[in-house]
Amino acid sequence: MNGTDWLVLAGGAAAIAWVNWYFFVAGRHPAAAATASSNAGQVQEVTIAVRGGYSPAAVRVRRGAPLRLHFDRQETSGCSEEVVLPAFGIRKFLPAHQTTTIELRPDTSGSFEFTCGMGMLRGRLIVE
Ligand SMILES: [Cu+2]
Repeated sequence: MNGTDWLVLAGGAAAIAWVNWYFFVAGRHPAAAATASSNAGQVQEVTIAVRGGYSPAAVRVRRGAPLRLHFDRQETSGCSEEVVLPAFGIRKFLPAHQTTTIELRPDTSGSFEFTCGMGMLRGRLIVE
């Protein structure tokens, strides 16, 4: 193998490492969780940008108070056209470049995942 071969090999290894990091590590840090804001009526609200992922990817919410999730989808990529919250029995289509609101009431404490229709993009609701 010559120098170029090693370079290509190293580049490939770096790309694989990055893909693994992106899908399995990134976005799984609850420390970065945003907290839903709540108004006088105790309704909690949070806007989640959808663009190659969910931002914020983790949201802290209070148990027992109604919650409105505003999914602001800023892309046309087919991957993110659906959002699924299995624990709440919700599967919703998100039209491109629109904000879609999902209402639910988190009645159980815990950490609940939400994903795209294929389970590739991941986010988390932390109910406490
Ligand atoms: Cu997807």
